Amino acid sequence: MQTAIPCTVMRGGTSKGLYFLSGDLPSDAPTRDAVLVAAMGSPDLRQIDGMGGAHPLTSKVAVVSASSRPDADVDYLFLQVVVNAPRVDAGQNCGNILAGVGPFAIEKGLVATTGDVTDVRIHMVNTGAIAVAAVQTPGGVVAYHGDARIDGVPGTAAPIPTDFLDVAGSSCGALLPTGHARDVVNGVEVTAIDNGMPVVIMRASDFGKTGYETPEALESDLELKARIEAIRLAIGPLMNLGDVTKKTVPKMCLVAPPQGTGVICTRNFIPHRVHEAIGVLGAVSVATACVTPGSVAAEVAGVADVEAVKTLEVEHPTGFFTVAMDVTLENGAIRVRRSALLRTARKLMSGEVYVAQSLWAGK
Ligand code: NQM
Repeated sequence: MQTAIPCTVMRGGTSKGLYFLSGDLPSDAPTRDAVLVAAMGSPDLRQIDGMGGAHPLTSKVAVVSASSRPDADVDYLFLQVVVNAPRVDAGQNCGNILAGVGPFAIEKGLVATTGDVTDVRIHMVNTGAIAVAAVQTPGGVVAYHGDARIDGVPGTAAPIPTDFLDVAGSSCGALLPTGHARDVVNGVEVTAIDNGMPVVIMRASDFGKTGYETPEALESDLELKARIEAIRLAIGPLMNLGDVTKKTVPKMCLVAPPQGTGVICTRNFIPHRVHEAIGVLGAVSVATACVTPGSVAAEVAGVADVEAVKTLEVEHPTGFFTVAMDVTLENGAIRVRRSALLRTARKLMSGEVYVAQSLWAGK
């Protein structure tokens, strides 16, 4: 016997995941996680017995409900279902899956439309920060088709410009959680930063790499992966993340001078696979590092007047990511007033996902 659970499959930015109303899932976290592991088909590298796409970017879940906070419309809990282990990680946020939350919330009746564009204020439960997503709603209906193009997704779709209000230090407690713009770990200069996503930035050249390698080439270099993982495990506790052995943060980002019109080129370990593009909040954190005096990224990017910056293009393996920034320098330290970017999302399927009744008998 199987339990049927209402579920929507959406592409959110350059990721794909299962979107649930919180009330449709078990209320206790261990049962919920067991259900999600089964729904995705983990642990299995192919996730053949579930909905997962056999990659961290397609093994993601959004749990959405009316907001518990007066300053938000909805609560969004992001859950990463690990592909090759029976584990669900709530320790990170996801700005790509976030892109589908506004449309989902409107379609599920959690948010009323307010005209051609409806602003959805989203409380990102994992970090406690707020994002505001502007969803196209002509005639009171979510529009998915449009002219917006984002690198890493074929074709075009309706734009969902998204503003992040207060994401600095939202996971680590401070924008520069180690207290420095630059640290040395295992002999490598790094910048640890959290402007919405904990990221450790390192020069690709310090690992004998150009920084322009394909994700596959980097993933198959086991010596490189071991060096990067050793740095990650060492710096995790210094970033106030505790023991990160089983966590999906911090992300580890190799940087190099831009190849095109961007300010910096990136290859992002998330943390064991290499991203085909770069995560949303990951890109926001890298862009912020580019305007942070003394950071490894600032040295590579060479931005002359950081307070004059309006947008920064972060290059990645499949194009670039434009981040809008508004920062000021206060006694030489950076203060982020606003970060924003453009995403798109598309509803792909709406129906029920099935798990064994022995896991959960349903509501
Ligand atoms: O950084 C992948 C993604 C992400 C996360 C990851 C993300 C973000 O592309 O906000 O979007 O870094 O695990 O979905």
